[in-house]
Amino acid sequence: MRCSSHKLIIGCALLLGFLLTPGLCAMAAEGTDNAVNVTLSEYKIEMPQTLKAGLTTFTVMNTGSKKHTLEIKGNGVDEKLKSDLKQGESGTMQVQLKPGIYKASCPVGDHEHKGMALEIKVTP
Ligand SMILES: [Cu+2]
Repeated sequence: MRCSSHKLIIGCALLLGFLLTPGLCAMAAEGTDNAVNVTLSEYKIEMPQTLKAGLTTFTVMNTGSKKHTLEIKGNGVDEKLKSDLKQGESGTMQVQLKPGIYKASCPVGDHEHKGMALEIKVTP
């Protein structure tokens, strides 16, 4: 009796392991959707400077009083928000990021030279 219940516990543990493993693998796989929040203002871009590779959705918010936008360039990528953001507006864009170095900047006027440029590192 004692022996068979022991086997049952091991059986349950194995079953649980099988059920959990595919879920964990899916989470670790490349190509999963990443979400990054970006805040633009005079004259800075606030966002994480290290990102994970994969399809990434940037949600960009302009908390400043001037017009701003976000451009991601480098490593074969050249993406920009469809339209510039006025004060209080937000927008999204999707970029397929591969490991490497990118530049995030605001191409409005001379904002980049006023400080709206960041080097972004994408890790595998
Ligand atoms: Cu700007």
